[in-house]
Amino acid sequence: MAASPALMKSDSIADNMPEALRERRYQMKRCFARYLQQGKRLMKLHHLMDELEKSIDDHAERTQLLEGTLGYILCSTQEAAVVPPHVAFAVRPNPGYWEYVKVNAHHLTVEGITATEYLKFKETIYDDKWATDENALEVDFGALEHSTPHLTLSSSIGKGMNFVSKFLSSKLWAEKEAAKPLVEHMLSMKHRDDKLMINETLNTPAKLQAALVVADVFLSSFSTDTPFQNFELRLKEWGFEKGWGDTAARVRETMHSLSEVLQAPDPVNVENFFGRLPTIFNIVIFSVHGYFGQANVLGLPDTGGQVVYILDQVRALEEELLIRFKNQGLNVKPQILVVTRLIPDAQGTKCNQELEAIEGTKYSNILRVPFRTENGVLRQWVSRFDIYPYLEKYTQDATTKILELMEGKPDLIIGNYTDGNLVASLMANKLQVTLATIAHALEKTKYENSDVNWKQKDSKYHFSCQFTADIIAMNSADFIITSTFQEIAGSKERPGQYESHAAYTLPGLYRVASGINVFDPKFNIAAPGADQTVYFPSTEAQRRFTHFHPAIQELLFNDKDNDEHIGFLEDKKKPIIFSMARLDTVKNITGLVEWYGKNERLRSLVNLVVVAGFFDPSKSKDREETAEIRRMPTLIEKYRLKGHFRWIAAQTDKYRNGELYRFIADTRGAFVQPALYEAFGLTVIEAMNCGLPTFATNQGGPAEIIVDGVSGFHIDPHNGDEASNKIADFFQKCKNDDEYWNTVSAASLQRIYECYTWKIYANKLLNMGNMYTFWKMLNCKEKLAKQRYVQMFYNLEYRNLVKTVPIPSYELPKPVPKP
Ligand code: UDP
Ligand code: LCN
Repeated sequence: MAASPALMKSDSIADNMPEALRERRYQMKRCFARYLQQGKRLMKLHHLMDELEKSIDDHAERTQLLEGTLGYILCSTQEAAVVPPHVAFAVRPNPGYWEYVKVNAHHLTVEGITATEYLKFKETIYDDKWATDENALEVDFGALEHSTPHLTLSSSIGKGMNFVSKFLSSKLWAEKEAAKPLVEHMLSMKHRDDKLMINETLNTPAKLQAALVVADVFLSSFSTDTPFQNFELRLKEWGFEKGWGDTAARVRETMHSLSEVLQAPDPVNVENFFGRLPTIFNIVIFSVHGYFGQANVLGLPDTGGQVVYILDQVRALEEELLIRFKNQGLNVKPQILVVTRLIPDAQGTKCNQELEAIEGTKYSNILRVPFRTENGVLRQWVSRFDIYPYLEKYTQDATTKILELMEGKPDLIIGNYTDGNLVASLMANKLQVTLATIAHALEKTKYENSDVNWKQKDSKYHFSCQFTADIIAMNSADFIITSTFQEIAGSKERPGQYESHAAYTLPGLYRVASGINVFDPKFNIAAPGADQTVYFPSTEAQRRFTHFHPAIQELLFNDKDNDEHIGFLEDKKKPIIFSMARLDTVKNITGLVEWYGKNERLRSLVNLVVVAGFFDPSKSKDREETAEIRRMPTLIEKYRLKGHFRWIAAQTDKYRNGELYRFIADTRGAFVQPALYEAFGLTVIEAMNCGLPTFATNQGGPAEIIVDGVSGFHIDPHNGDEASNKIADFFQKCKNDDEYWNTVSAASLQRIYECYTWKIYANKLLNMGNMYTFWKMLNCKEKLAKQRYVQMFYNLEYRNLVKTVPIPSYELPKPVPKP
């Protein structure tokens, strides 16, 4: 990436580009002529660079150009739309910042244009008629954002809570009236019929402040561990209800914290105080598409990390809620319901069971609600891409069931993935409950140009429904939880998943002038962890699940092919490089097999074992999986992998998998995650928790999880030779230095314990729930306006799109035979 010596930070691309083009007029005219050569088209950065290279032969001249302003602009360009005689550039100088310029390729004149103008220009490549239709549908969620403040720095993206605390504390400092909504918020707090925190006696900031002083003096006479019940009545007389703490010491702490918020607010005590408020008791988590279960589901189509994440999330949330209730002095029980689809044809799983208690919890359950159509209950699994026709009815059925089971409304609704987020937003809008959404992976960025080419892929993937549902959910959410910064705003080179929804177009359908703003304080990063009772270091010998060892020994080293494994390892003493994933194209497991096959040096150092999918393509219902299954035997043949490589079918027992990672660590091996793109990558976290040195893709979340060369290694999935050599170098180094493997292993563990645990996650998430419940109330006018806009968009656009998704025909009732 070229540095930007010539571009002043305050200057725009449109200001700088004309002069830069003038300086290189001759070369640039040649280069732009090449850009125009193939007529209308969309060019990506590598296309632009290829043409530049071809138009400037001299290496020194080219380097000089690339080091200047033009180089900076070109290197920051994400794409360019060519419609002769113009080329329009979408330039992204920094994460979240975009600028659009249109250059006349003949005269090299430059015009700064808006996002909408850029989109219209780009549309002419795909649908000229629609692009010039003055009344083409344009969606602009940004137009409704006038009062909510936004972040300004790229580096602050994803730190929404931090920003909200700062904003609230400065507001409380500056405005006398600012404490009023906080008092109102506290007055509204209750659990079922019990009032919490304060009652009407303390209905103004002044009264509350004065009462806090009196209460503090009063409480100072009690020993610190005096239970709340001993002074409850007196506090109630003054206007204080339950929720402040379980002992005199904790009640005083919470009261001090509030006094500081009212008198000398700063972001830290604002965040601390909100963290102590008893706001959330009952949580609904939607993960609609199946299979969602606790056993035998992983490896089934569409069922991967999302299920693991949610089950661990529930356990962590329940544990954290119980700690909080105890500290708040409340004798209440949390309720967490994971709501998913009931699938009558459950394929040997429990997905046909309505209610299932979640293991490792006391009060959390899975609730399954079937998909209904006018023909009755849909019996079979449907792909996540085909799920849209059922969701509206599903929301209604699920809401009725949830209200019945919870005996009231939940305090927080969390959606997962497109379908769960849409359902969650419909329910939250209806019941006016705080809404959080989690994407895990947004499909739009996974497929290049899936927006402009939506028509080509729609019959297969129904992206028109998916992208519409995604934008609805994002704009309905009170807060959005992401696993990494990358998910929101990408990296210097690559836009984030959410960022790619800022401005885009589906030619012929609608143009999104402003979809989501990554500087919105609703974005928060809370990275998941891995279950540390299952994934722990191989060195913790006492904890090891040794009863699995004979089975794992068989799984890895038995020489005969069977239903569970193909291929064998001749030299059983070699370290093993290991990978485990669904057999999706994007996971690139076949890519890893090919890298290994090609790299003689790596093959001589290590064996390769992968756990992925199934062996019989006819048994897979998944479009992509089938192609990958077919590719594997051809690679084994082509690279003569017999004796070096083992392909194991999907494994569903997480305890055994935990031991499998440790078994690989015992061989002084490594984990490799070669995905073309990975949103987060739970297997990376699992492997690192087991102390296994990990090589993971630099495309997406793992690039953030691992500090390259310290707590593991980044590999470029698009450069297999480089990746396989990097792995080989590591093993060569381990051969020469006995301690090197241990050093990397220890650093991976350190990284996990500092940043990636469920305890950290649950604490953050509940704090967000508390904070954004208040934030929503504070910004209620804007929220209402957005809700109305969303509702209209849902009704007029989404509902129509859904009609294009077929409902499986074999679900229709059989014709009645004629008498
Ligand atoms: N997994 C599994 N068996 C398999 C493949 C994967 O148990 O055969 C588990 C894996 O341990 C991890 C999850 O499925 O917990 C995959 O999550 P990840 O985030 O790596 O990828 P996703 O499938 O969500 O895209
Ligand atoms: C989906 C993915 O694709 C993974 O990258 C994540 O780790 C998983 O969900 C859990 O969030």
